[in-house]
Amino acid sequence: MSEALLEKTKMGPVACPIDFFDVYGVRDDFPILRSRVRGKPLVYLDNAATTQKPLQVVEATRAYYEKQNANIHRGVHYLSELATNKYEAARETIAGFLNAESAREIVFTSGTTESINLVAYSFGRANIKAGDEVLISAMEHHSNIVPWQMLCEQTGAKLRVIPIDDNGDIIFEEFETLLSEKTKMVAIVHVSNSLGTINPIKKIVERAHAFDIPVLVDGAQAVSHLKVDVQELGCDFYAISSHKLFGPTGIGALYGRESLLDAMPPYQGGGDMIKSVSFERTTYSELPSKFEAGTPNMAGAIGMATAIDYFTGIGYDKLESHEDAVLRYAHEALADIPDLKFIGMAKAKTGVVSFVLSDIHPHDIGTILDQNGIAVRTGHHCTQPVMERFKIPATTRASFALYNTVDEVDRLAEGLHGVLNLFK
Ligand code: 7TS
Repeated sequence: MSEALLEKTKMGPVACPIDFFDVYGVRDDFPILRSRVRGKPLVYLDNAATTQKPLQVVEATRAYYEKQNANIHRGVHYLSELATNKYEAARETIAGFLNAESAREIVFTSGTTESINLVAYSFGRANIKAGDEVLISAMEHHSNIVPWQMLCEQTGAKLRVIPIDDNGDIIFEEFETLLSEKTKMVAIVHVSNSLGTINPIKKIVERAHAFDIPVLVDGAQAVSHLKVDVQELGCDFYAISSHKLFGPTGIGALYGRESLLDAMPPYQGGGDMIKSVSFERTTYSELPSKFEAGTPNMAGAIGMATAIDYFTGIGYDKLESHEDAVLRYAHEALADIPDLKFIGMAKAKTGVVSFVLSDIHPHDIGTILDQNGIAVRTGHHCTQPVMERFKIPATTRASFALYNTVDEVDRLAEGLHGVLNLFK
């Protein structure tokens, strides 16, 4: 770590051994980060919405369309076999990434939203009935609220909500109180997109499993910051999106415990998910193609696997120390800004700094920062109940990825001082 960075982060080299992490070398892999926006060098701090893509991913996608494209499965010709092998190898990569027991437990979807809808639709309609309860938390993204609400409306089940405290941590005792024989699913976010809270998933799973309740984890924001091991967490379902993980949009995955996926009915009907079809009767394929009706996003799957190889190739120890240093530095730098209040100060936090600044509307803050080339997100971040909990309409959110630097945090802090001066 450089002396300047050490000084800035106020951390010793032992606590934060990031001197082996070449953030500028990593940035070179992301051409978009060299852009100028409104005449200023881009500072991209909207990574929770979507991450930028390294050249390796762009090139793998291009190579697929240039040299490998054909529809997969059942084709006897060379290209179909090649594309099939690449698609299935991508599944193996994702299984390894999440440490699933087998690639049969990985279903390709269009992303976290579809993964959750798949479980709510297939598992939910087969196993949840009137009088049952689905337990979520007060910090869920809309995509882990609405599918369960729809299920509850259709079945007569009840949605129950684990409250959160003023720091943005779930109130664990309340969670324990809410668990009962009626609970048929716990669906909870691993890392909150609007607060940055890291939830204690392993502990949550242990408590839920004591009642034989399956646990679905929304991992959209977790996998680019934390090493995730579904066997270690013990969860039953884990949902991810490629585009939040330096991969292409329109592709993601659902991990599901094999015994559960096996027992679940298909979610959509069509080609590729069947064993045989007649007008009298259709039988379905084995896992995981039972859940993958129609021609899938082959290029996306290959791009996603390339992104995962790229990202894991850097090493989690380096990544986590670097990101932790940048996040801590951001908290320190922004704490010096008068009238700035953080929203979300959980004990364990990653990726996100959300705040309100005086009585200035976040949209105004975002617009002024944009004039300085700084991309942040403002609004409710698809977590309206979080805004309600903190009695605010919106926050300004800076969200970080492996390529962000403390210099960029300085630019953000400078920009915010500029906003304050304008409104004084
Ligand atoms: N869950 C969480 C925790 C998220 O942050 C998001 C997207 C989703 C689910 C949905 O992911 P998708 O890939 O299926 O769309 N979050 C955000 C965000 O914070 N700003 O834009 C999208």
